[in-house]
Amino acid sequence: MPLIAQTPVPCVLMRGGTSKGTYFLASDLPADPATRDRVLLAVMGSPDPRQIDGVGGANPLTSKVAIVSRSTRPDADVDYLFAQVVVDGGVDTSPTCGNILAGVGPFALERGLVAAREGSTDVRIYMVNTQSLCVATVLTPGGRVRYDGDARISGVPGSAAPIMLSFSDIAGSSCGALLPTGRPVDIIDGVAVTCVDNGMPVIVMAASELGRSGYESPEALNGDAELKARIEGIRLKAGPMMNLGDVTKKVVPKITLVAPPRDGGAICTRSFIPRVAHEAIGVLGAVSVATACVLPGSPAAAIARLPAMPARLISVEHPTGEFTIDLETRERADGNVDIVKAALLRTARALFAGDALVPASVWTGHARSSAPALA
Ligand code: NQM
Repeated sequence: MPLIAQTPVPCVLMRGGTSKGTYFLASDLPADPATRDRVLLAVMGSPDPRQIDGVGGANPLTSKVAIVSRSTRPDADVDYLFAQVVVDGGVDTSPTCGNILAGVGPFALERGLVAAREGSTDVRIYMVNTQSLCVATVLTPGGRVRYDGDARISGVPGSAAPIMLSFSDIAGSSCGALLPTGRPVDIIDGVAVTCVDNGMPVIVMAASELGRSGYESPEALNGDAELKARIEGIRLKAGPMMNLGDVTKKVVPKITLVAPPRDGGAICTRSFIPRVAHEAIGVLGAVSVATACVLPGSPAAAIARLPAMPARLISVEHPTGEFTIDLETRERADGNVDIVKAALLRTARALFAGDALVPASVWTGHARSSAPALA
């Protein structure tokens, strides 16, 4: 029998955007990925679908992990590795997550990885999963992270301090190209789709092509077995076409059904991540969908109601509101579009700081880091 029954691992539970997850310093977790993944599964309570023996919320949006360390890159302050703990089993580090990303700046500041400036602090984050950069601007009056404020995001009650996320090099982050198949439209299983990767690999298609309105509730979509089987069939075929290989066990590409906007936005969306309907839409998923809207010839462009070019603010409607993306584009002489920059607003809040307790049968741990406690 081990002397201690459980291994304490310093951990902060945070809401990042419309998701929630556990945030760790990389130095507090096992270095070996297989042991690390076993630890993460134990922390979240997977593979039990209710995650009853862990802190996960039995939904993909609340079964997420950020692993953060000081960066050795000259262009970044911290490295952020995202891990999706699949509720009923497995850990996938192929995608990043833009919602959990929103908490990385505050976490890095609180843990002393980055020195806070007076007023606000730009935290340069290297997203390890997709090898791309984001600058997160966090309010730090008096050198302390500020969580309260007036910024509102759809899908989160109340208001909080704004965190601006700005991306400049995310096209083709996982697939190697903005349009990994080389075309703005492909026909898969008889359905016209856009396979796009502007920070997140997404297959975008008109809901009407699948005989759906695109205004269904997430509950209705989750109960629609025929639709789910059809889009999973499309996804499995699209995976290799998008340079992602066999995606049977991966959580990318995501799928977004689009329909004409109903609430003054540019496009209406219903997303699958990829086997469960999203209550809202992922951050980088929304950037990819907004990008599909400005690609001539794509099914999304045929439906979208865009502001005049250069289309800057693109409002993506989703089941619990809307998500505005500031998309900077440049029109080429041949009519195609280059993506220059994407920026967006999120909020985040540290909810709980302490130790995650991991059964010693999973990991017996190593020396505790000297991370400062959260105030
Ligand atoms: O697309 C859900 C979320 C996400 C990911 C998912 C995300 C993103 O809402 O960047 O934020 O697509 O699994 O957290």
